[in-house]
Amino acid sequence: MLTRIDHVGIACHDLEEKIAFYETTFGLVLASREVNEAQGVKEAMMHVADGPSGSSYIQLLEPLGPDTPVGKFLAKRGEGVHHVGYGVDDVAAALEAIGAKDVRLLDRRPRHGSMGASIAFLHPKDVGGVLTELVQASEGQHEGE
Ligand code: MC0
Repeated sequence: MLTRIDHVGIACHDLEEKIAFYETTFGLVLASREVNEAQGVKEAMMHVADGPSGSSYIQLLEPLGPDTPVGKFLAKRGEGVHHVGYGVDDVAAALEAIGAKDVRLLDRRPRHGSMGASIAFLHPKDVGGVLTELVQASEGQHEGE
Protein backbone atom coordinates (compact mmCIF):
# COMPACT_ATOMS: atom_id res chain seq x y z
CA MET A 1 0.00 0.00 0.00
CA LEU A 2 2.82 2.46 0.90
CA THR A 3 5.07 3.20 -2.06
CA ARG A 4 7.71 5.48 -0.58
CA ILE A 5 8.41 8.12 2.05
CA ASP A 6 7.00 11.14 0.24
CA HIS A 7 8.12 13.65 2.84
CA VAL A 8 9.04 14.29 6.43
CA GLY A 9 7.23 17.34 7.81
CA ILE A 10 9.27 19.55 10.14
CA ALA A 11 7.69 22.25 12.28
CA CYS A 12 9.61 25.52 12.53
CA HIS A 13 9.17 29.11 13.69
CA ASP A 14 10.86 30.77 10.71
CA LEU A 15 10.37 29.24 7.26
CA GLU A 16 12.88 31.46 5.46
CA GLU A 17 15.61 30.70 7.98
CA LYS A 18 15.02 26.94 7.72
CA ILE A 19 14.93 26.97 3.89
CA ALA A 20 18.33 28.68 3.96
CA PHE A 21 19.61 26.13 6.49
CA TYR A 22 18.61 23.12 4.35
CA GLU A 23 20.04 24.78 1.24
CA THR A 24 23.40 25.62 2.74
CA THR A 25 23.83 22.58 5.00
CA PHE A 26 22.56 19.79 2.73
CA GLY A 27 22.47 21.41 -0.70
CA LEU A 28 18.73 20.76 -1.03
CA VAL A 29 16.78 22.65 -3.69
CA LEU A 30 13.48 24.42 -3.01
CA ALA A 31 10.84 22.64 -5.14
CA SER A 32 7.73 24.57 -4.09
CA ARG A 33 6.42 27.04 -1.57
CA GLU A 34 2.73 27.43 -0.69
CA VAL A 35 0.32 28.86 1.84
CA ASN A 36 -2.35 26.31 2.79
CA GLU A 37 -5.01 28.26 4.70
CA ALA A 38 -7.13 25.17 5.38
CA GLN A 39 -4.17 23.48 7.11
CA GLY A 40 -3.00 26.69 8.78
CA VAL A 41 0.51 26.58 7.36
CA LYS A 42 3.08 28.26 5.18
CA GLU A 43 5.18 25.44 3.78
CA ALA A 44 8.18 24.70 1.59
CA MET A 45 9.11 21.43 -0.11
CA MET A 46 12.86 20.82 -0.30
CA HIS A 47 13.66 18.13 -2.88
CA VAL A 48 15.78 15.24 -1.55
CA ALA A 49 15.76 12.48 -4.18
CA ASP A 50 13.86 10.77 -6.98
CA GLY A 51 12.95 7.07 -6.92
CA PRO A 52 11.00 4.63 -9.06
CA SER A 53 7.72 5.47 -7.34
CA GLY A 54 8.22 9.22 -7.09
CA SER A 55 10.18 11.93 -5.34
CA SER A 56 10.88 12.55 -1.68
CA TYR A 57 11.11 15.83 0.16
CA ILE A 58 11.67 17.58 3.45
CA GLN A 59 8.58 19.68 4.11
CA LEU A 60 9.20 22.75 6.26
CA LEU A 61 6.10 24.01 8.08
CA GLU A 62 5.57 27.42 9.68
CA PRO A 63 2.17 27.96 11.35
CA LEU A 64 -0.15 30.76 10.23
CA GLY A 65 -1.15 31.25 13.86
CA PRO A 66 -0.99 29.71 17.35
CA ASP A 67 -4.39 27.97 17.09
CA THR A 68 -3.42 25.71 14.19
CA PRO A 69 -2.07 22.13 14.23
CA VAL A 70 1.54 23.25 13.76
CA GLY A 71 1.14 26.28 16.06
CA LYS A 72 -0.11 24.06 18.88
CA PHE A 73 2.62 21.50 18.21
CA LEU A 74 5.35 24.17 18.40
CA ALA A 75 3.96 25.55 21.66
CA LYS A 76 3.84 22.08 23.22
CA ARG A 77 6.96 20.40 21.81
CA GLY A 78 9.07 23.03 20.05
CA GLU A 79 10.67 22.66 16.64
CA GLY A 80 11.16 19.19 15.20
CA VAL A 81 9.59 16.34 13.25
CA HIS A 82 5.84 16.96 12.98
CA HIS A 83 4.68 14.12 10.69
CA VAL A 84 5.69 11.49 8.17
CA GLY A 85 4.01 11.49 4.75
CA TYR A 86 3.88 8.18 2.88
CA GLY A 87 3.20 7.89 -0.83
CA VAL A 88 0.18 5.82 -1.90
CA ASP A 89 -1.21 5.18 -5.37
CA ASP A 90 -4.83 5.75 -4.35
CA VAL A 91 -5.47 7.73 -1.17
CA ALA A 92 -9.24 7.04 -1.11
CA ALA A 93 -8.64 3.29 -1.33
CA ALA A 94 -5.91 3.48 1.33
CA LEU A 95 -8.27 5.39 3.67
CA GLU A 96 -10.95 2.76 3.22
CA ALA A 97 -8.52 -0.07 3.97
CA ILE A 98 -6.93 1.67 6.98
CA GLY A 99 -10.31 2.86 8.30
CA ALA A 100 -11.39 -0.77 8.53
CA LYS A 101 -8.61 -1.30 11.09
CA ASP A 102 -8.35 0.32 14.55
CA VAL A 103 -6.83 3.55 13.28
CA ARG A 104 -8.73 6.86 13.51
CA LEU A 105 -8.86 8.81 10.27
CA LEU A 106 -8.46 12.56 10.79
CA ASP A 107 -9.74 13.01 7.23
CA ARG A 108 -12.48 10.74 5.94
CA ARG A 109 -11.99 12.21 2.48
CA PRO A 110 -8.79 13.35 0.80
CA ARG A 111 -7.88 17.03 1.09
CA HIS A 112 -5.70 19.41 -0.86
CA GLY A 113 -1.99 19.08 -0.09
CA SER A 114 1.33 20.41 -1.28
CA MET A 115 2.09 20.47 -5.02
CA GLY A 116 -1.42 19.39 -6.02
CA ALA A 117 -1.35 16.16 -4.00
CA SER A 118 -4.41 14.54 -2.40
CA ILE A 119 -3.68 13.97 1.27
CA ALA A 120 -5.26 12.51 4.42
CA PHE A 121 -4.02 12.29 8.02
CA LEU A 122 -4.19 9.40 10.52
CA HIS A 123 -4.37 10.06 14.27
CA PRO A 124 -0.92 9.97 15.92
CA LYS A 125 -2.30 8.20 19.00
CA ASP A 126 -3.21 5.20 16.82
CA VAL A 127 0.12 5.13 14.95
CA GLY A 128 2.54 4.85 17.86
CA GLY A 129 2.75 8.60 18.46
CA VAL A 130 3.51 9.47 14.83
CA LEU A 131 1.19 11.84 12.98
CA THR A 132 0.92 10.02 9.65
CA GLU A 133 -0.09 11.43 6.30
CA LEU A 134 -1.05 9.55 3.14
CA VAL A 135 -0.04 11.32 -0.06
CA GLN A 136 -1.28 10.64 -3.56
CA ALA A 137 0.92 12.79 -5.75
CA SER A 138 -0.63 14.75 -8.59
CA GLU A 139 -0.20 13.13 -12.00
CA GLY A 140 2.69 15.40 -12.94
CA GLN A 141 4.60 14.41 -9.79
CA HIS A 142 4.65 10.66 -10.54
CA GLU A 143 7.72 8.69 -11.55
CA GLY A 144 10.16 11.30 -10.36
CA GLU A 145 8.92 14.00 -12.73
C1 MC0 B 1 -0.51 16.50 18.39
N1 MC0 B 1 -0.08 15.35 18.96
C2 MC0 B 1 0.88 14.81 18.22
C3 MC0 B 1 1.04 15.69 17.12
N2 MC0 B 1 0.17 16.72 17.26
N3 MC0 B 1 1.58 13.69 18.34
C4 MC0 B 1 2.51 13.42 17.40
N4 MC0 B 1 2.74 14.23 16.33
C5 MC0 B 1 2.03 15.36 16.17
N5 MC0 B 1 2.26 16.15 15.13
C6 MC0 B 1 -0.58 14.79 20.21
C7 MC0 B 1 -0.46 15.81 21.33
O1 MC0 B 1 0.82 15.79 21.93
C8 MC0 B 1 -1.53 15.35 22.27
O2 MC0 B 1 -1.08 14.27 23.05
C9 MC0 B 1 -2.63 14.84 21.35
O3 MC0 B 1 -1.97 14.52 20.11
C10 MC0 B 1 -3.68 15.89 21.09
O4 MC0 B 1 -3.03 17.04 20.62
P1 MC0 B 1 -3.53 18.55 20.81
O5 MC0 B 1 -2.36 19.43 20.87
O6 MC0 B 1 -4.53 18.62 21.91
O7 MC0 B 1 -4.22 18.89 19.45
P2 MC0 B 1 -5.54 18.38 18.76
O8 MC0 B 1 -6.10 17.13 19.37
O9 MC0 B 1 -6.43 19.57 18.66
O10 MC0 B 1 -4.96 18.03 17.32
C11 MC0 B 1 -3.99 17.06 17.12
C12 MC0 B 1 -4.21 16.49 15.71
C13 MC0 B 1 -4.26 17.69 14.73
C14 MC0 B 1 -3.07 15.53 15.36
C15 MC0 B 1 -5.56 15.73 15.70
O11 MC0 B 1 -3.04 18.42 14.80
C16 MC0 B 1 -4.53 17.33 13.30
O12 MC0 B 1 -5.67 17.09 12.90
N6 MC0 B 1 -3.48 17.27 12.45
C17 MC0 B 1 -3.62 16.94 11.03
C18 MC0 B 1 -3.50 18.17 10.17
C19 MC0 B 1 -2.14 18.84 10.26
O13 MC0 B 1 -1.32 18.51 11.13
N7 MC0 B 1 -1.90 19.86 9.39
C20 MC0 B 1 -0.66 20.60 9.34
C21 MC0 B 1 0.23 20.04 8.32
P3 MC0 B 1 -1.19 14.26 24.64
O14 MC0 B 1 -0.56 12.97 25.05
O15 MC0 B 1 -0.47 15.49 25.10
O16 MC0 B 1 -2.68 14.31 24.88
S1 MC0 B 1 -0.44 20.36 6.74
C22 MC0 B 1 0.49 19.51 5.63
O17 MC0 B 1 1.40 18.86 6.00
C23 MC0 B 1 0.07 19.67 4.15
C24 MC0 B 1 0.23 21.09 3.72
C25 MC0 B 1 0.84 18.72 3.22
O18 MC0 B 1 1.59 17.83 3.64
O19 MC0 B 1 0.68 18.88 1.99
